[in-house]
Amino acid sequence: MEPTQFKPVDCLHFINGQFVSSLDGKTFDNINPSTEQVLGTVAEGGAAEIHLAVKAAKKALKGPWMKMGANERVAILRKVGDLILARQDQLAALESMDTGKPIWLSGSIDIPRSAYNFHFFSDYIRTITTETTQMDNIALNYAVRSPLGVIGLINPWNLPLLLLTWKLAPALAAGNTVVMKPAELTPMTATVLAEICRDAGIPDGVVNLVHGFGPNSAGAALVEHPDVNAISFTGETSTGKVIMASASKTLKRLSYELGGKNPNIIFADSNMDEVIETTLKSSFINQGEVCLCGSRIYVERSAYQGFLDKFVAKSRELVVGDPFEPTTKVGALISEEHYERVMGYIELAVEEGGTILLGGKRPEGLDKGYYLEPTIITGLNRDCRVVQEEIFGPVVTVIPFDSEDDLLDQVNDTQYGLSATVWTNDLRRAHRVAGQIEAGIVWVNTWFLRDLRTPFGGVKQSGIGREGGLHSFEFYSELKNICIKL
Ligand code: NAD
Ligand code: 6OD
Repeated sequence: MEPTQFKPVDCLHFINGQFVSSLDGKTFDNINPSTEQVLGTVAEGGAAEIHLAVKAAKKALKGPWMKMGANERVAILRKVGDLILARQDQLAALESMDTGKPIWLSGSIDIPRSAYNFHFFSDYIRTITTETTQMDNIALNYAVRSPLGVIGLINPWNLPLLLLTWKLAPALAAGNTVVMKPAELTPMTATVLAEICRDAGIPDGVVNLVHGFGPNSAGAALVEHPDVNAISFTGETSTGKVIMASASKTLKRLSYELGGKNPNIIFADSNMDEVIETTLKSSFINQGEVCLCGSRIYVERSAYQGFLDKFVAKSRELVVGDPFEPTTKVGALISEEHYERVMGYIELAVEEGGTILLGGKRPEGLDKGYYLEPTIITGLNRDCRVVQEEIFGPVVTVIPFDSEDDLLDQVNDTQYGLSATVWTNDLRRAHRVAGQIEAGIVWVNTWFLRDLRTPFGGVKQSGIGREGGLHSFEFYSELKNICIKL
């Protein structure tokens, strides 16, 4: 069931202030993962469209966006946020059609947060200062900040508008021009965002959008383009490696938010009701397709069985199904290919000696759409691929631990290092364990609680650099030091 008042949109590129088809007219179908039906068509861009978009963005670096005073830029960016809110219901519907995520989730988190990304970064412009350094009576140094230039924004499909605006808002606030390449599986809200940017008064050429695929296509062409100064990329670790190799040819600045296999650590002294309530979310919200999901659950042995009994019982109650039904808690996975990949990991778990305590299969009565029951696996150890590799679906492993040393040894034994959650009421232990986990973000007694000023990003193969507040501005701008001899 789709809300009839909002129709899917066909997706064109947005280049130099105009919606345009591909030069050769090529398109591909946009599939609704919850029905397997075609939502519409998407213009399929490649090197030619990327070239036009980059040319427009480069020209716009000399245009009104650069000359505009801060007050005017703040007002326009605020207006983008306002217009996202004004079209919140439509955007939420499009996001749920594209991704298969429940409409309450798009409506209550993805879209409001997308508006807030613009409101937050427009306010942030006024807080930016630079340093001055005096060298005795010999010289005065001061730093000036300028935009980097043309930025390529490459995004994944799991939180399409939230993550695109998380990059676009600071890139624009810092005065850059951009070319956005959204995920090929979720093109609709990016298309509406381009319209919103135009309606808010962002000058032609400042925001450009090219749809298309990654390898040997639009994504690769954006990374290779010599006039693109930086790439801000969120996606798989393996894609990040390919992009880095290609970006090295033009020595681009890179911001990387990559994959995760995040531990959710539960000590026996924690408040189990709170643990269960939040763990249901950190395991299965957005079908487990959130980079921060706590897919490796570690429970202190004395609390292990009690936790499992409650967790399995509560997970069984989660309604899987139509994203547009208000009672649905878990929607459809993003695509057939991804569904097969996740199912492959469930088969692998059995081969590796695991026990599927819950789920592992398509829910009865849902024959169309990429639906999978919340899946809980036990009996695996740290060396298993299912414990080591990112699955990106509603699938968690639960493993008992005996001591802090044993725990930390297991938790840090991974190539990833995005986030972690620690549940305990022991203050000293919370600090001690949080300090030793190899991750960019550690939550204590909560999950995915965000203040946009704080550094966001991963260590090891989960990312390079930080986003958020000043960290985003650091990435999207260049500092020049001016030294005056006194
Ligand atoms: P993906 O890497 O397959 O694709 C991401 C984007 O990169 C898409 O737009 C794609 O077209 C493009 N792309 C692919 N190959 C490319 C190439 N060779 N050159 C240029 N562009 C290319 O990732 P996905 O499957 O869309 O997203 C899921 C992944 O994203 C998961 O690993 C998840 O953990 C990660 N993710 C990380 C964060 C974070 O903040 N760390 C947030 C969300 C998602
Ligand atoms: O909250 C954020 O700013 C953010 N970048 C979340 C990423 C979630 C990953 O799927």
